[in-house]
This record gives sequence, structure tokens and C-alpha cells, in this order.
Amino acid sequence: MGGHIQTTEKDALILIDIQNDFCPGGALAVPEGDRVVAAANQLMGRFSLVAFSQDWHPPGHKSFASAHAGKSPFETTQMPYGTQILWPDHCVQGTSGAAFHQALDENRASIVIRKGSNPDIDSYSTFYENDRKTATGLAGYLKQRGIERIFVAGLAWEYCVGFSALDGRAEGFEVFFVEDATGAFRNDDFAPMNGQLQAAGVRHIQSSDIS
Ligand code: VGL
Ligand code: ZN
Repeated sequence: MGGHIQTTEKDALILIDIQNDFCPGGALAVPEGDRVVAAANQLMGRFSLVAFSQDWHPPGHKSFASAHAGKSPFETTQMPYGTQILWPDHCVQGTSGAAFHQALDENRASIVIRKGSNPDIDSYSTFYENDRKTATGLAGYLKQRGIERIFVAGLAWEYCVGFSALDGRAEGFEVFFVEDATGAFRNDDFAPMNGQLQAAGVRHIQSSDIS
């Protein structure tokens, strides 16, 4: 059954980091992260333009706790661009953990934005690295393709999907956050991100709202 949001050629679907390391069994797993795959595959059928993002870190990336002597995952450190959470090694370029979930239909993506490749800068958003200055080029790509509204989904809610939604707003797009196609690391601490999303005018929807 269709919902009340009709998609057009001015809409794009942005599927964020649906990669093995963010799924159960992966290095930085979202609980039940693989549950977004079926929803993502289904959503793609509603859009003429689909973009993927892929977390893509070189070995020894500065966002890894292992790159900082004496630090453990989920502690923080100060980087030139601010406070950085230190993660377990994840999504290392070319590894199976960095590959898309095998059930995700990759063929529909017309562009894959790889992010987090600068060894010294993390990148949650698929529009800007965490220094907030280095653009990935996605905004220009979408604008040159005439896109006005973006629909974001994937992994993880309170980091890469959330920051991509906020930057999408900052770039002037209307932004829809597809909740049932998005997974959170924790269900008890995403309220701050949700507050930011709401303040920015991001609209929260379900897949079934789209026809
Ligand atoms: C992500 C932490 C580190 C994400 C990526 O995709 O949400 N989170 N790298
Ligand atoms: Zn990462």
C-alpha cells in the first residue's frame, strides 16, 4: 500500500554505510543493523536516483582507539577539529568488514561516496568530513542532477545518518529521515540527535509513507 509522499525525479535516496562492520558480527555493530537491508532494497524501487555512502578508512585511521596509545574504544580524544570518539578498528579499506551487506542491492546506486579516507579526519556525514570544511562532493552532485529533496536511511542513526541529515538541511535540501530503514547503536542515547534533527526541520517518516 502506498503512503502520502509521492516521489519524483527531484528526489534522491541516500543509503548510509550499510556495511558488514555495522551489522551483527561486525567490528562496530548496530544491534539488528541487518534489519535495514530489506527496507533499503524496497525503498530503492521508489527512487530514480540512489546514492550510497561507504565508511572507508585506511589502516591506522586516527578515529581508531588502536591508533592512540593507552586508549580504549569508546573513550574520547581531542583532535584539531574537536572531541573525537575513538572507535574499534572498522571499515578498513578493502576488507570484508568495509563491504556492503551482501543482501543489499548495490546495482541501483549511481554514485558511492567513500568517506573517512583522510587518515587524520573522521567523517560521519556523507556531505562533510568532521573538520566541517572538507566536502565530499555529494551536495554538488545532487544539485547538478536537479535534486531538491533527499531521503536518508541506513547506519547508524545517531552518527552517520543523523549528521548526513543535518548537513543535507544545511545544503538546502528538504530532508526526510526514514526511521524503519535506519538502525541505532543504542536506543537510549539518540534523543540529543533527534532534538537536533527536529530543530533543523528534518522530517521523520516510515517507508510506508512513500508511494
Ligand atoms: C559510523 C562511527 C564511526 C556510522 C561510522 O556509520 O554511523 N559511526 N564510523
Ligand atoms: Zn568510521
